[in-house]
Amino acid sequence: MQRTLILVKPDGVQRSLIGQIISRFEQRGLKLVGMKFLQMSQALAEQHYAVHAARPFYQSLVSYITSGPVVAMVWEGKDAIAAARSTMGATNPVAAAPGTIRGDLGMEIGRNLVHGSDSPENAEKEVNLFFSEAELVAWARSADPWIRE
Ligand code: IDP
Ligand code: MG
Repeated sequence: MQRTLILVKPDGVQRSLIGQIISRFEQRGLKLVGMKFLQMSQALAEQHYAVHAARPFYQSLVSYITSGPVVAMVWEGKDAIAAARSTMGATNPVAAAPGTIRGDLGMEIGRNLVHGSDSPENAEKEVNLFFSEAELVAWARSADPWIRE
């Protein structure tokens, strides 16, 4: 079973798309195990996006992600990382397939609505940045036998 960190970025919150975005992961069959609403500090943003520190868009990325509140979530499932990323769509919303979050709701790479972890190693780091183990809930979902073979 994998876990992935998903963020509804500040544009998703400001545009009142929180519910729609959560619904897509929920309906896909991923299981929610942690959720909080927060405004990221500069320090948290710098840690979260440390891998992009040398990229030309880094400063604007950090100011975007700290510009307003985000919804941070941990979703669990078999292949949760890949499943979440396919539900999100390509990084640039213009290239993202219709039916994906970014392809349906976004227009620009710098306003692409959601973050999702890209590997098991990064998922573990990112989940631990936002959540303590005690904040993650182990629960049995009654629909599981209808979602997983
Ligand atoms: P991902 O969010 O699809 O994993 P990454 O390559 O990890 O994409 O980039 C992290 C975030 O940085 C993107 O979601 C996007 O908000 C921003 N970003 C990536 N490339 C660019 C760019 O070329 N210009 C502006 N922002 C970018
Ligand atoms: Mg990424």
